[in-house]
Amino acid sequence: MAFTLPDLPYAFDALEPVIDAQTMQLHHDKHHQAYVDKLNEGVTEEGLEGKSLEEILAGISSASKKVRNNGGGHWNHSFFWEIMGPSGGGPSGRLAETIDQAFGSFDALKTKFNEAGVGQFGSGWVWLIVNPSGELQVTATPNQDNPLMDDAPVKGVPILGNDVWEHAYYLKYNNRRADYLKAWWDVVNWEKVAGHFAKAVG
Ligand code: MN3
Repeated sequence: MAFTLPDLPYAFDALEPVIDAQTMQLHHDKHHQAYVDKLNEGVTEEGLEGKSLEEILAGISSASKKVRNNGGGHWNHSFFWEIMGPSGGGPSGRLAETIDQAFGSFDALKTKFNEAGVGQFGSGWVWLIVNPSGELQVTATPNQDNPLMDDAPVKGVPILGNDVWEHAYYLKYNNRRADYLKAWWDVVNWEKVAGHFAKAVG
């Protein structure tokens, strides 16, 4: 019942030139694997066996830092690999309409999301979520926190998210987080994002 590292749904070099193969390999095989291993240790130490990852995150305020950081790390990265792909493109249909209603335009969403990513001090994530009122909202979280955690200041269901830890971009972009955030939109898998959106709004 231990948590396991999911396979990447594409090759390490599939997101080139936006994300280089070496970054993908280290990020998936080393960083994500470490979160999985440490999460499994924490789950055993704290008697959380049998709970789903979502259940653990929904009660994270009463778990240790170890389970918080590594449980968040496992969930965030599993989600992140899935919502990327070599296809590119943009949102369509109901999701595109809802983005226009919420932000004015897709470009305006990108600007807001990128600003939140640049503005996240230190390590963290930037998200597009469906909030409890059923509206799209951009939010950022520190470390490996996410909006599914019961003590998140802004809660909701992520439909899109980007990793702004330096390990996600430093080899290619060095300290230029803003450039990484701008380029990253070319590797979003909008079919997956639309699927998360449809599920979140019901
Ligand atoms: Mn990462």
